This record gives sequence, C-alpha cells and structure tokens, in this order.
Amino acid sequence: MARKNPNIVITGTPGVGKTTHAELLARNTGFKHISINQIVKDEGFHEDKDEELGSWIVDEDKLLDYLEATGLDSEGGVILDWHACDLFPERWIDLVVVLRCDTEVLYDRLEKRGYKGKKLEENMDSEIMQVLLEEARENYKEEIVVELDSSGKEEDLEGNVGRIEQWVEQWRKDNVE
Ligand code: DAT
Repeated sequence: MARKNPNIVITGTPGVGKTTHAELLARNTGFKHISINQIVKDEGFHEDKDEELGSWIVDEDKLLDYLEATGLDSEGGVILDWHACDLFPERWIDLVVVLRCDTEVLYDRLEKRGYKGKKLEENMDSEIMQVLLEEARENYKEEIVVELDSSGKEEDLEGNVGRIEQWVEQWRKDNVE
C-alpha cells in the first residue's frame, strides 16, 4: 500500500511554534493540518483535566480511531500537531519535525500565553531537557526525525517550512514518481 503523500508530525514543547508552522505548511502544500489539542477538545476525547497542570488527560484509543478514520494511513498528506508524538503508530509517520526554541524566547512566549507557576516551570524544564526530541528519537527511526530551530532568530518560520516542503518533494520522488 503506497501513500500519495507523506504524513508529518510537528512536535515540541508548547509555545515553540507548532501551530504556526503547521498552518503555513498546510497552506503551502494543501496538506490537512490536524491540531490534536483541538480534536481532543472538540470531540471530547478526554477524561479529566489534570488540575495542577490544567491539561487534558487524553483518551488515546478514541483519538487513534478517529485519526485512522481520516484515512491518513492510506492517503497521507496529514500534518499532526501536538506536544507529544509517542502514540502515533510508526507506520503512519514519514517525518517527525521537532521544533526547538531558545529558553528566554520560550519563557516570554509562555508568559504571554498566561502560563505561570508549575505549568510554566514544567514546560521550561521539558524544553531544556529536550524531552520531545528524546521522545521522537525513541519512537521513530533516527533518519526521519528532524530538529529545527523556531526561536525566530537564526532560522525563520519560512525557512523551516521551506525545508519541510523540499523534503516533501523528495519524498514524492522517492516514493511515488
Ligand atoms: P505551539 O503551537 O507550539 O504552542 P505557536 O505556533 O502557537 O506554538 O506559537 C507560539 C507563539 O510564538 C506565537 O505567538 C507565534 C510565535 N512564534 C512561533 N514560532 C515562531 C518563530 N519561528 N519566529 C517568531 N515567532 C514565532
């Protein structure tokens, strides 16, 4: 079974720029952007809220069934945007982009978003300890995991998205044409 287009995970600590990247990439490629946070909220795929962190405890089985039903496994062309990546089955995923951010820049972005106390601290720790990069490396083949800087300093958003688009072109050459 061959997909016509690759599926791409965009992951990283909250605030690194996942949604911003996924939206631009979706616009430029015509791929479908799926914000997992949005789906979980809209479809009610959660149990309770973690009181301390204020984040949802996700019903992963329901979420995976929903994603399967979008046809991503057969058709491809889906961008999955979430602050975790370990639950997506390896066979679905062709590229995992881990966005990284300078800690001072990230701190400002999260403060602006209203994060404080333990929630702010835990997310900062997560970025410093590169939790998402490790998670991606543990769950997917090394060659499909790409780390990109999203601090808005060295590499800008358009540069990153351009790189991903080039990768998509190459994927098509290797897998479809
Ligand atoms: P996430 O989806 O990872 O939580 P976001 O896309 O909502 O992050 O971005 C958080 C904020 O940071 C938003 O105001 C846009 C800004 N931002 C993200 N990536 C950026 C970049 N590479 N350069 C400048 N600003 C960026």
